[in-house]
Amino acid sequence: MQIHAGGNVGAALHVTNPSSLSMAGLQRTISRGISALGRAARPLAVSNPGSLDALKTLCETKVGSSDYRRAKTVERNIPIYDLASTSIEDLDAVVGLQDEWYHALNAGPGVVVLKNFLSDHSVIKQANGVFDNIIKREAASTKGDHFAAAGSNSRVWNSFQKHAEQDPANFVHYYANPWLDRVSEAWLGPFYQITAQLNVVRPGGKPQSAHRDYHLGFQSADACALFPRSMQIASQYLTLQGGIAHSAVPLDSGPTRLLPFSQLLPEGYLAWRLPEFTNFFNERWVSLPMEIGDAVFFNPALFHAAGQNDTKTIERSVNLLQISSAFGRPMESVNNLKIIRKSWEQLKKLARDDKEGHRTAACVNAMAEGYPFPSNLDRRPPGPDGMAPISEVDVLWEGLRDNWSTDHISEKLQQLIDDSDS
Ligand SMILES: O=C(O)CCC(=O)C(=O)O
Ligand SMILES: [Fe+2]
Repeated sequence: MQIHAGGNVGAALHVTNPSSLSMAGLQRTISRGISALGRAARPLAVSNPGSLDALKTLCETKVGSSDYRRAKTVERNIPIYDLASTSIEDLDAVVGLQDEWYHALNAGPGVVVLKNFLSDHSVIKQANGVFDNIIKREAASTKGDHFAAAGSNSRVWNSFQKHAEQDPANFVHYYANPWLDRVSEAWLGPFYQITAQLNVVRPGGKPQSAHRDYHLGFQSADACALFPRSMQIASQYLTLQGGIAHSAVPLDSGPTRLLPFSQLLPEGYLAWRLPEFTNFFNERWVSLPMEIGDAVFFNPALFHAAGQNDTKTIERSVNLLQISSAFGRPMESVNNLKIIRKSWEQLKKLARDDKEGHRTAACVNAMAEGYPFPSNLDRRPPGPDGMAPISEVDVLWEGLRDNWSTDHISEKLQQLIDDSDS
């Protein structure tokens, strides 16, 4: 297997252990970084004729059986670990696992399967009862889903909070899982926020289309193209994507379809939307069966999709975990609503005088949130194309166009804040 830039660096950088990253190695890493980012053009082209070939070459990479020596086995290019064989108390072994997972997610195939991730099946069984109740309660309202047609599956948005509210004892048992802490730490470091969504694909349920996940996976192609190359790369480091099997997930029930090594395509957040990439994904995806309590974790930039359920009886149930880095938040909390309420009349005056609109745009972007996440996906569902709901910035532009009063803009923003709340 080819080791890519950064790939031979361990999950943790040991400040007190210079041998873990020699000066020469550090210089090489820095100069690789400069040539990868510094001299290249800031934007990434939406359609680059060489991209599909680059993806094909990446996907030729083979994971050797000895590349991940703590893995029980490697199947279809995916290292499979059996957590039942390691004690969480065995620090050396746990750190060894974390280093291998980091490498696999970062520079390797982009995915690992962790068997016996949640070994107490009674906890999962109880959680399934909780989720069934939530699904029944929510069945009356038609829900949106991203990357799949509504109706082919049951989606519980924010299954994390709903789980705690419905059955706190089971929630505590479910999330008191040190392996979840360790795998999150391997990718994101010690601070993170868990979110979760249950995805049940019913018998006959169709597959999702190939995609990459949050953050840039939730932007339209045009919006995505506005983010510079560095952010196209950074997006994958801001979340860890996982799925815990809540039912048996044999191959014909539609386990997650995965394209190992596809996370390494720098322009992949733009490319997955193009038909030739979808076709390539459809020819080359792999999936692995899972048993109850097994988990799959993958780099959110990996091309993937929920599978098709060809069984007659299995309700394929996977609790999707999306674990977010603590980074990407400002240092101080700012109350935009207070700022906008105070300065709305001034902004309207500026907008009237500012014929070109550049100064107004700059001020709008300074005082309002342009990013509509975190959100409440029950009240503000994404469409099947995975697109984002409206943001505060959108509301401000509407208010300027229609000359809203201070009270009116405040009400509209308060509504958006309330609808986004969980
Ligand atoms: O349910 C699955 O197997 C994966 C679902 C997924 O990728 C998604 O909803 O973004
Ligand atoms: Fe996904």
